[in-house]
Amino acid sequence: MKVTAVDPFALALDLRSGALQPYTSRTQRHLSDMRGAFRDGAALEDLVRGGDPLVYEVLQYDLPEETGQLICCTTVLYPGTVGAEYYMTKGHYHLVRETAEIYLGLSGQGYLLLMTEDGRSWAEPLGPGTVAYVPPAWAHRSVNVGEEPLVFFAVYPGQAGHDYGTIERTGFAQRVLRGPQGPVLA
Ligand code: PAN
Ligand code: ZN
Repeated sequence: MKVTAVDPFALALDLRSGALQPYTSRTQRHLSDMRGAFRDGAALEDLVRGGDPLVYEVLQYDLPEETGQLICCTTVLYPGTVGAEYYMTKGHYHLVRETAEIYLGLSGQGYLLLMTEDGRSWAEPLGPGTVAYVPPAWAHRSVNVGEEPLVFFAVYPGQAGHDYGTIERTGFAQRVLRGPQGPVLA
């Protein structure tokens, strides 16, 4: 197998804020990047007009996107709702379905929602110290149900790739809504 030579390295991860030093890319998703994801499209447009808040950001140390490498990143998902629906990530399948991922929760409280193309769905609570396994072929999306940022660290195979289009077409099997007694899975 041919794999790009990379020197060993170590990064500094702040276990509370998720700050990764150094990082080489920072992806920010505002509500206007997430049209179609939330149930209440009118509430989303109101929030976009009101300043288009930042929903989440991903700090990553980029490596060659090839078999043999492992890529790590941290996600900071801010607290908030669109209508009754908690802020969440876009969610994706890996382009190469035969690739898994590990999430390590650092701070905040939320859920990791998962589903397969043949109709299974799953919800795992995600909080400080949670190590969640995303098996091959499971789409995954995280949801912040708390009052502070939901922060987690993730590691995935270099060749995985991200397929957002399928989720944009099908949506996710479950939604997490704010209910009178706290979060409700719908
Ligand atoms: C995560 C996600 C990150 C942002 O690093 O990419 O939480 O979510 P979206 O990619 O769905 O916008 C991961 O699962 N990487 O594979
Ligand atoms: Zn992933």
